[in-house]
Amino acid sequence: MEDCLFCKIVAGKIPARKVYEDDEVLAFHDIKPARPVHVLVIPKRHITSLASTTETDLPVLGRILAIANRLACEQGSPDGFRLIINTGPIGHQEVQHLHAHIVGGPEPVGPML
Ligand code: DGP
Repeated sequence: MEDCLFCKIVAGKIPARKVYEDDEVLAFHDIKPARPVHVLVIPKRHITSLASTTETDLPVLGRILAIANRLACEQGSPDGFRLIINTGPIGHQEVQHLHAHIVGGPEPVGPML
């Protein structure tokens, strides 16, 4: 998608502090971290939101979950974390490319982002 912010990050047109990358998934630090650990995990392929996924997206969704668990530990939140997928206008989704927020750190995180 030409005018999608996260597609531009995938394409290297906008810089990001990447922490993980494979054929299907990219993870990078959130530009406005809410907690000491705040990483976004996205599918490289443009998917607008969780609401637009179908069963064919299950492999990449599973990959996002598995990578999130690994990255939370690696990035400094080994004792637990929140995984948040804001979805649609009711869910305050600002960037229209599916992304999971890994939020954590040394202190317990609050109930909301
Ligand atoms: P959401 O409300 O779930 O759509 O959150 C979008 C997140 O994306 C928000 O926490 C800030 C982050 N973000 C927005 N623009 C950029 C950017 O250009 N680079 C990075 N690394 N993160 C961004």
